[in-house]
Amino acid sequence: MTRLCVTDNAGSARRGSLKLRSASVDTPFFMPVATRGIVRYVPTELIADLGYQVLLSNTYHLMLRPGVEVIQQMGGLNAFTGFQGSSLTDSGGFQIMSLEASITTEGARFRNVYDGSWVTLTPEQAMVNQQRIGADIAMALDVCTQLPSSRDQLEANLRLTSEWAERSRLAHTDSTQALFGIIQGGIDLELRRQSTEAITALDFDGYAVGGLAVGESHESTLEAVRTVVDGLPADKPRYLMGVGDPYLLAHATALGIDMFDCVSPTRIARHGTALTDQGPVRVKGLPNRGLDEPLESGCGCRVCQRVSRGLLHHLSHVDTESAGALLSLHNLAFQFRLISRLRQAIVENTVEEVLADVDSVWSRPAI
Ligand code: PRF
Ligand code: ZN
Repeated sequence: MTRLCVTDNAGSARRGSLKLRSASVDTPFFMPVATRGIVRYVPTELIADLGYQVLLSNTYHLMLRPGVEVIQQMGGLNAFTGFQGSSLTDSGGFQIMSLEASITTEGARFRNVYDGSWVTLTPEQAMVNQQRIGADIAMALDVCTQLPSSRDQLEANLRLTSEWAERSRLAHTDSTQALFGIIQGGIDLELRRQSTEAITALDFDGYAVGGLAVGESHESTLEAVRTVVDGLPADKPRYLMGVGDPYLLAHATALGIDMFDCVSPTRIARHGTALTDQGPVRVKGLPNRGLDEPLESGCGCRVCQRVSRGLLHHLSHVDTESAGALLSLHNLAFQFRLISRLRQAIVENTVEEVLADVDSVWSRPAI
């Protein structure tokens, strides 16, 4: 069903297309995050207009509200969100970390963020739920570990991640839905190698690198990615989870990653920061000169076409939600432009040039 077709290579980087249940999508790609079914502040039709082909949502949040039955009754996730494209659901493994769930061999026990009641999520339930939600790509249930953590903690979580990957694989019965395994191990390269071996032995439709961008340095992130990619099959898609920082996106693409997602372009937008070719710009602090200009003159997005820096600056003081909505759209346009530029660079064998440009602006994190 799922099939990756690589059309161009440049060093370790690859350009191609990934065939999913009902569409083929261009790789490498970035997925905007619609945790609860919508990208915050951005009408879904605009996501497709920007050129995005895959949208990410979250199983943990959707199973609590509106519930998997509701989504299933509505004809599945794509009908529910109205997104004209493909979809991926994350399993809830990240929430095990972020919501400090208690973990047993059986599964994870969380607090329901809406009413405080206890909910459990086992690998089997994560599969049933994701099949009923009906995204085109589902993710195995993993345990993401906050960094820094002790080696004992990383090893214990890695053992569970391997067991849960196997249980996820067995419980996943919908052959039209792709299932990806998730590799963990923090920034310990030996654990990364072990996890890569254990997860690839289960023969998933694709492989995700989880457990990164959780507090470690950029160099450590990229070293872990390099170690994992070394052990992955060339003919399956590779997904670096939760990474959208321009520096990491560009360098991980150069290492051979095909897919990314991150809330950061829209999250920092809601906090008043624009991503631009000159680096991050705090809209509140825009200088008085040039207020009649667009945010970025080279950006073709709707915001840069129609809205002045002066209006953005004004809104950032008097109507932060409206400023956040406009900046979210621009930041997603920026992110699409960056990944498109990388795709083109792979075809033209000029990835090093893009990396040099990105390094000159984005060596430090955007926030
Ligand atoms: N696991 C899952 N989702 C994730 C991550 C992970 O490790 C990350 C790590 N940055 C982001 N999203 N299931
Ligand atoms: Zn723009």
